[in-house]
Amino acid sequence: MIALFLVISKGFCMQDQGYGLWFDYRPVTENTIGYTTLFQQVHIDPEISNKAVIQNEIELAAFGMLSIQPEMTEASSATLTIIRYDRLNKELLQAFDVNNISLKPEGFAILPGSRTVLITALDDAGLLYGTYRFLQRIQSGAIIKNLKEISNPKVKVRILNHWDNLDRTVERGYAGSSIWNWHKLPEYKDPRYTDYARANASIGINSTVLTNVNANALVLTPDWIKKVKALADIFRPYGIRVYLTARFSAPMEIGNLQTADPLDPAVKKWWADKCDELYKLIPDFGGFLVKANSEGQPGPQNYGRTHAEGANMLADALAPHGGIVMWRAFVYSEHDRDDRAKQAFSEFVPLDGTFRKNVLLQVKNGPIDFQPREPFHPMFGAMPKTNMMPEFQITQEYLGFSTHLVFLPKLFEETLDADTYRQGSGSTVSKVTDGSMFGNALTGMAGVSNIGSDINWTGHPFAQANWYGFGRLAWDPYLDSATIAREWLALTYSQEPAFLDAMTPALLQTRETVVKYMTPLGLHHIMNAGHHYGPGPWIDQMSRDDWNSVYYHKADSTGLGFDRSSKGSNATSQYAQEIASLYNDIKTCPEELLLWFHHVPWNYKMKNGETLWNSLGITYQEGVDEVANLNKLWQDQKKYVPEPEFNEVSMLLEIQYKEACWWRDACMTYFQKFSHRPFPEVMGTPEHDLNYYKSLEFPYAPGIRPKWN
Ligand code: GCV
Repeated sequence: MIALFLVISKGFCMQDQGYGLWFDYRPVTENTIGYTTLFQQVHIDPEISNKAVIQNEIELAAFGMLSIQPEMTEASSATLTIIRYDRLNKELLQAFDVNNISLKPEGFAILPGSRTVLITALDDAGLLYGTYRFLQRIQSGAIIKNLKEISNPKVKVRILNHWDNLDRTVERGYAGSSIWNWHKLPEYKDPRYTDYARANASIGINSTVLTNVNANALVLTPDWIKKVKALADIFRPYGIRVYLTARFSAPMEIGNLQTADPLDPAVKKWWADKCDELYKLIPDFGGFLVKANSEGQPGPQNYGRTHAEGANMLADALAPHGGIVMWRAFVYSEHDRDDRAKQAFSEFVPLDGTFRKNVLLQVKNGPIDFQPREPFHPMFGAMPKTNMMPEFQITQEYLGFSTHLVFLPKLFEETLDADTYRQGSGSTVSKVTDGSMFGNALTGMAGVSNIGSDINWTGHPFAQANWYGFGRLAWDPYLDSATIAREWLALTYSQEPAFLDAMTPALLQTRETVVKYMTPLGLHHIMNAGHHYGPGPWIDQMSRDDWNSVYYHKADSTGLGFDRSSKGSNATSQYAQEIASLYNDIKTCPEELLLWFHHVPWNYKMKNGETLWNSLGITYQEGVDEVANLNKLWQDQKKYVPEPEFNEVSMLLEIQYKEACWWRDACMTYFQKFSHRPFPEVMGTPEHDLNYYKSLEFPYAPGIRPKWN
């Protein structure tokens, strides 16, 4: 009977199915100096608000990693001391070298002594971050004397954006339903909320927007605010502030006003009163995220007002409470005939200097919409008098949902490292992000969450790495993706060098692989319509031009690609001169962005000596081959990974391979209609004809947009 129970419980072990994320505290081998010694006596500052949280984490970790129960002591000279900087006593000051450390809010110092460690910080949040970092270093096998680390966050608002609807569907969510069980809140507090907060705090995320940018005003009504408060109370000890999306027309929908005009005194008062109400219940409420006048959402332009007038009205209502507005720059209009890639820049750049100090303009990493590859958004660096934050998409709307293994920090890094040249060479997007380029005090980085109710949180076990990597880059946008990949692999699966040496480069390649088999050489937005699942380069019947694939690839008998050079839409002119001239000239434009910026003849000679047409097929094939190779490599990692997760990833890689072939075949078959050339030999002949690929329908593909208000 007992044996049977063990078998069954093993079968359902949530840890082995990825619930524990990167901090499930697997057993570690006692190293030479002795972790056990370190955990013998632990002193946690009794004056801090999050003592219980830190103690719980230490106890969980000590038990999980070393099977010991640490003794908690009042004496500050313990083997592990976690104490606020202003409360360091003489003995600690003498025992540890704290003089030359420079700490900032939320930052921490981990200082090893001989067989002891001190973790200190200016504030309670910093102590928690320092504790997590210390435990992570031990989990990945660090030697105690090498534990020294002083780290300050470079970005202030490190925030997840949940596109979660109040009915628990998740727009572009591929990991089950929303983890917010609104129906049972505020009374029922799912333990998952605490684990969610722990996970975020463990990587330095300090903010979360609970609701979809396609917003529902209902969340701002009194009963719903109580539900939000329940979550905020759970997250507070973990240093996480809660934000909501604000539907611009809320004063009309739930406030009985006749208008939502931001300059109308009654509207201003309504929002000011709403903020008073929110802060009464949630004193550390973060503020609002707003999608306005975009894809059918209401906004200030409905009343002839500018985006700045709309944002500032909300900013003024929040300012007395210390709240902020994140105003999204993702706008493009069905009435504007100009290239969609240009519209946000044209709309917002003239407004530079007119936004309040507590407004952050939230700009997607590229000018279209989270494609597998885009050039960086030209707005970065172009608004010196405005706070600006990048928005990345962690959920894989355009990168294979939660089926494909894609390590996104590589993509995030590409944008962050991009040089805007706005203040001369070296003016990277990271410098806009951390505020160092223009001296902004308010900085942020947003990631559209990939979290859902699936046991492993993110659908694909490796999609956890994208949540992890986003958090690490939001803390430090200068971190390199290789470091992040290795860290995550070591924390999540194994610190064995053979595993890490094999899997780190493999992870780093995955983003390029997906670009190759979906949108090579600068192609973009050629996925199927609506749900965005699978290839759909033939899409041409959507109600708006700029929702059609043909708008983006412009295939014709002469060639392929969108001419955004000065001879075309002139989108290149929105970049600084150095970048504009690079992209503008077909000869200097990087091949990875060629079809983004140029309409290229089918017989154009590429750098590899092949024609464009042949290169296209060769690149698609490379993508397919790289998935096959990844699967082969994965099969060698069995001994490092819990069996259920190993099997799950193996099965998902099979699907990824199948879908990579589908992308190659559907796209090449379609483009052949225009090129009239034979398929390059290396890719073989697609299994089906174009009508077959066009006939495929997926009415139940996940993550589809629900009906908006
Ligand atoms: C939340 C794309 C997505 C939409 C999303 C929108 C946005 O268009 O397909 O689902 O809406 O971006 O970022 O607002």
